[in-house]
Amino acid sequence: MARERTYIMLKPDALERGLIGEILSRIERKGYRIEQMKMITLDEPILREHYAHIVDQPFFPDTVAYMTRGPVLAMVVEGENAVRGMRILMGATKFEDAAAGTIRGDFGHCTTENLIHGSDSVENAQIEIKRFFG
Ligand code: DGI
Repeated sequence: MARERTYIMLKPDALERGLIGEILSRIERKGYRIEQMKMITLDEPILREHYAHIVDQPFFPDTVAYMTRGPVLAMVVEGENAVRGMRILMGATKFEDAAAGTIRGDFGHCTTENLIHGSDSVENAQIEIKRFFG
């Protein structure tokens, strides 16, 4: 077990749908601590950096339109094995594969608009925290 920090971001649909409280409460009830939090609006250059692994995918333009249409809630979440634990709390990328009881499984109805981002490794968590919090 190791205490870790991960980068979590509630995406525009989570804010538009009034799900901030619901999602933050799941994170806190699990025992994780929200260390830093801010509302920001993203632009295409930062998304090209953050989503470098999907820029060539056919769905990327939809991802940019979605992620820039309103603010996101960026945060640093801390806890025991928080990187993997938050990925489990979030659920699978594709909403139809996300298990009931997970955030995407309970609230997701679209793969492009899938409510929440969480770092997929400790190494990426450090890079993403630096990218969004400096
Ligand atoms: O780490 P994840 O967000 O779970 O997934 P990822 O890093 O593979 O992809 C980043 C985002 O790109 C994902 O949250 C939603 C979008 N995406 C990934 N695969 C697909 C997709 N969007 C669509 N429409 N179709 C896909 O197959």
